[in-house]
This record gives sequence, C-alpha cells and structure tokens, in this order.
Amino acid sequence: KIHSVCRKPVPYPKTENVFRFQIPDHKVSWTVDHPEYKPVEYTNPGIQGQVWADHEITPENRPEFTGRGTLGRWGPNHAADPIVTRWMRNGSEVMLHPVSSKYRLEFLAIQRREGKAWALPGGMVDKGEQALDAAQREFCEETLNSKSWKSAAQSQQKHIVSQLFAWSQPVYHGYIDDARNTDNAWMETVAFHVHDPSGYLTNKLNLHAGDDAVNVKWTPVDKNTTLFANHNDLIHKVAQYMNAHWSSDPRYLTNKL
Ligand code: RP5
Ligand code: MG
Ligand code: MG
Repeated sequence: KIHSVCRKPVPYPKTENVFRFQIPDHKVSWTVDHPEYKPVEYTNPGIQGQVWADHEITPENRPEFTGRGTLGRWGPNHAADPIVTRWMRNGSEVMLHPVSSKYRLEFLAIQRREGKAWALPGGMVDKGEQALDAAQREFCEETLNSKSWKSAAQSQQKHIVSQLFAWSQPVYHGYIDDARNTDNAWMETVAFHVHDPSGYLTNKLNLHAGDDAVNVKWTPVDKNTTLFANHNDLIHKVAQYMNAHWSSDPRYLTNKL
C-alpha cells in the first residue's frame, strides 16, 4: 500500500489533535480526480525562525505562482549540466589575461532553441539515469547532434566523448534559478566539470548543435558572459578552483578561493 504510514488516522507527530484529511486507497493515485480533497494546513510553531527551516509564508510573500508551470514534476525537477573546458590558446600559447594575469579558460556553450539564450548544454535526467550519464548524453545531443549519429565515423566521436568524460568533477548541485520555476516545481541540477588540458580531445569534436540547441560555440570563461538561468555562477566555481581568469574587476584579482 502506498503512503500508508503518512495517511494514518492518528495525530500528526508532536501534536495531540491535528489529524490529516483522510484519503481512501482508491483516491491516492495522481490519476484519480479528488475534488473534495482539502488538506489540513499545519506548521509546527517550533520550526519558525530556525536556521535550518524555510521562512514562513506570510501574506506579503505568499506564492504568486503555484502549479507546475511547464515543468513535469512537483518539487525538484532534476537536470544535469556538463561544463567542458580547455585553455584558450593563441597558436600553441595559452592566453594570459593582461589585467588579471591569469590563464583564460573557454567552455562549450549552446544556444537554446527556446528563448535563444546561451547556456550549458544540459538537460533533464531520465528516470533511473545517473546524473553524470545524463550530462554526457545531453552534451552529445546538444553539441554533437548525436540523435542523428549513424555511421562508424560518429562512433569515433562517442569514443572521444567517453575519453573526455573519464575525468569529471562535480562542481555544483542544487537549485537553478530557471524562469520555469514556480512555488511547487523547480529546477535542480548537478553540474560536472570536464577539462581537456591540452585541447587534444576537444579539437577532434565535430561540433554541431542538435536537439534543443540551435548553435554551439567555445565561449570565454568570464564574469561578463550572459548565460541562461544562473549558469554563469556555475562557471564561476570552475574558474575559482582552476585559478583561471574570471574578471578584470579589482575585487576578483586576489587569489582568495
Ligand atoms: C536548466 O535547464 C538546467 O541547468 C539545464 O541546463 C536545463 C535543463 O532543461 P532543458 O535544457 O531540458 O530545457 O535549469
Ligand atoms: Mg537536451
Ligand atoms: Mg537542454
């Protein structure tokens, strides 16, 4: 039986007389209509003001947008984002930024079909899929147009990608400030950094936007790059731990991590 413990007709934990709205077994499924459903509202006063608890919803900050909007799932909608970088080169020389005196990184960005913003080539994690596998799959779909791969030449591309992704570092996991978010449904991601130190492998990639991407290009890692959602914050994390150029602004010129 599904949700049987949390449907029990006993007082809610830490209360004496707060009882749940009772739902019969046959009305539990999301696919069954239940217009009479009126859940009891209850928040334990003890959680208010705790550092680990969310702020209370007051009339001033009351939800302005409930429902799921365009997202498929209630609560977190899980995505994965690949951040594939290499050093920016002028011929064989790695480029040093004249102001920050730091080496410059570039990463692969795609232009999203919807909205046309430049972004990380990420996407939703499929049911049962590992986040890293999703990041690699979306990378192939959006920067290499893998959905139309057929010949043996393209299986060579697959091989290069698996060599690239053999080294990966999770750099962020959590909330994404995505325009699709509502109070009841929002994007979360796991971002993986994949670095190609010599540029040898990435040089062999046959870049070709595909699926929900319409363009792909190497883009400088830089504070002033405008990206979809808060993707540039994720790029910033990579710049920090690679000690790469981020900004000419004096506030960013120290080596503080
Ligand atoms: C962002 O939306 C994630 O960081 C990820 O890049 C992307 C996933 O959504 P789709 O690309 O599938 O629209 O929030
Ligand atoms: Mg995709
Ligand atoms: Mg995508």
